[in-house]
Amino acid sequence: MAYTVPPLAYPYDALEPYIDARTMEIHHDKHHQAYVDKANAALEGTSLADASVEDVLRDLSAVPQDKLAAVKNNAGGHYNHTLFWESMGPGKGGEPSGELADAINAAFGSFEDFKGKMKEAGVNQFGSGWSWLVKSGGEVAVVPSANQDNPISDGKVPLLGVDVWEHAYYLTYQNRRPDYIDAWWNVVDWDVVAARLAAA
Ligand code: MN3
Repeated sequence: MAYTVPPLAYPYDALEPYIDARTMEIHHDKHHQAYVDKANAALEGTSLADASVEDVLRDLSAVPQDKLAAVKNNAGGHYNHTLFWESMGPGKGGEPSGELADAINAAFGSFEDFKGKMKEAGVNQFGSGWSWLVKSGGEVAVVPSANQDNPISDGKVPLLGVDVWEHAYYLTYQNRRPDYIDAWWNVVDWDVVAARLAAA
């Protein structure tokens, strides 16, 4: 079944002042739609046309070689952005609790140290990409990815990701990627992240 862009669960302006409405509108309606359209075009007629996006990305070796780049970039873009929209909301932010807080403290020492690692990975990602909190083995870790790559293709379970492509922040923050990441924490929905960890 062809992929579709899921509707946002909140209005475009719901994440202001941290993420502006125009950025949300273009990012969701134009960028994400383009990934979906190109992924569907690449997968059409292949044995993976009815596979879930998770299954496609978990085993990219099953993708025909002449489609691999298009699928990796665009199915990846679809998966990454779906996770991104779901991980944010108005009136969120704060700190995780319970099992997620325990896992973060065990891996990084403290929530502040974790935020520093995630920011560092995002700021240092050269060009376009993402910074991720993942479950890998029995613990959580921070990893960067280039372009629309996702750690799911490396056997990890993505729990939270911040989009550090310029299209995610340029209208408000221009070249100030670190400021965008600092602001982004205010919209992270930790309940969603905790549910992902519980399901992992
Ligand atoms: Mn993006």
